[in-house]
Amino acid sequence: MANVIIVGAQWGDEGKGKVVDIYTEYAGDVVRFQGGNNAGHTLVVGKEKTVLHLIPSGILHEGKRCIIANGVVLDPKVFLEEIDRLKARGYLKDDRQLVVDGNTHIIMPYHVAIDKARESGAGRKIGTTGRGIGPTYEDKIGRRGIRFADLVQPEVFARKVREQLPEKNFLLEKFLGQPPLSEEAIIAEYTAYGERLKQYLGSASVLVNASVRAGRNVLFEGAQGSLLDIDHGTYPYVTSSSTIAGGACTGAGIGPRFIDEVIGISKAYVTRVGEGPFPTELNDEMGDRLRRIGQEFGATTGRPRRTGWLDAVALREAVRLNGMTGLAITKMDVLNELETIKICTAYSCQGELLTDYPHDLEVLAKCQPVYEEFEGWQQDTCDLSRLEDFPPQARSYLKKIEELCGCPVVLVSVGPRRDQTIQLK
Ligand code: 2SA
Ligand code: GDP
Ligand code: MG
Repeated sequence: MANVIIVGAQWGDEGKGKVVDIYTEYAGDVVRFQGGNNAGHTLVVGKEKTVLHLIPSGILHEGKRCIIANGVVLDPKVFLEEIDRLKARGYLKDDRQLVVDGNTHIIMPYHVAIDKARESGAGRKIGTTGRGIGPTYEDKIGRRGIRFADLVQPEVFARKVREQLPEKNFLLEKFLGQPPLSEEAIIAEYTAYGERLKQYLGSASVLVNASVRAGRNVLFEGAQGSLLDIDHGTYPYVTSSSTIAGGACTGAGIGPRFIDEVIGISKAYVTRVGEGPFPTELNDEMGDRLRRIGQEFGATTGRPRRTGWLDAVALREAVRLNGMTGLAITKMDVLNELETIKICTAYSCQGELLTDYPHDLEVLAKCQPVYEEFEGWQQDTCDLSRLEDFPPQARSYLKKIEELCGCPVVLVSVGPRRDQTIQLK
């Protein structure tokens, strides 16, 4: 194991938190490089469940440095709550374990208000998490953002809030029918957050590159999933950041030549939360069954996740976009009791067979999945620790995924706990 990027290979919630927690053993630093507290990464250690939204999933390992890099958007209030919760449970004993890059953009209350108002208005809904992610990235790209280095300098911060707020309040009041926000209340509240958070200020790029030079392995933890990527996903039904492996380089300030492996995480089936196309979605009893067995509810919002059969067309897309060197297949156990299992191998679109994922949503809407059917294994796999002990049907299913995607399976997960993991490489 060297420097590894871990990304979601689907529409998020593939089990990245669990896999990052496991791979942290081999790493010195764990880095979040995009997204914000829209993410919900679940880790289960023994009987204890931890859901992390902002802090990298390496934090449960003492002595591992966790870096929130420049590509992330950070809500300081949520961040402080997460720190307090971890400390109350005996983690994060040494504050030097946690670093936030000065260029990380701050999610301000007006970003959250704008996000929520747009989602509840009459216009098109994306099904966002309502955490202010999109509006914060808009300001970043529009060169109007407030960054972590600003937050920890009270005068700079107050000046930037005073510059920004009139335009935001105009938008909130005149277009979105929302009450305006108070400049002085924001400055007072956020200056206090800045005071508590300034101890975490550091440079992700400097630290990560120093670690790489020193041979201290770095693990990059993606959030959301490849098909939610702002450039390559099912636009506009995407999140506002670069969720694919390339995003780790810009999002943490490291050159691509230092990346050794890219591991994509995929469930043995598919889920999606929020609006947008989902060709293999099951709006029937089988879909309900997958949701119930897989406990498919949002780790941040609690929303029920949409469910469907594994889509090899979409997965091939993710393998290519990320230059994946390995696939981790999670939630194999969720399929344990099924009589038959299907994989979508291609799409049929107005008499044509498509094997590549179409980017035009109009075309995608006309696609019907072409399925290959497999006999289920109908056997418990939750306690298996060697692939050789898997039922032959389960092994064939994994083999088929490798064949269809042209990428080796390097890890199989059969339950939420650390010990329910089979590492193949
Ligand atoms: P946003 O809030 O602007 O990023 O929403 C835009 C789209 O991105 C999707 N998105 C997610 N999809 C899956 N999981 C996410 N995290 C939570 C979880 C979701 C939850 O771990 O379960 O709790 O609802 C996540 N975050 C963003 C979102 O659904 C929109 O489709
Ligand atoms: P992430 O956002 O990719 O980290 O994934 P989430 O935490 O949002 O959702 C994954 C859910 O599946 C969590 O509740 C995990 O505890 C759980 N999980 C992870 N791997 C497995 C597995 O192999 N089997 C089962 N049954 N649950 C798993
Ligand atoms: Mg999640």
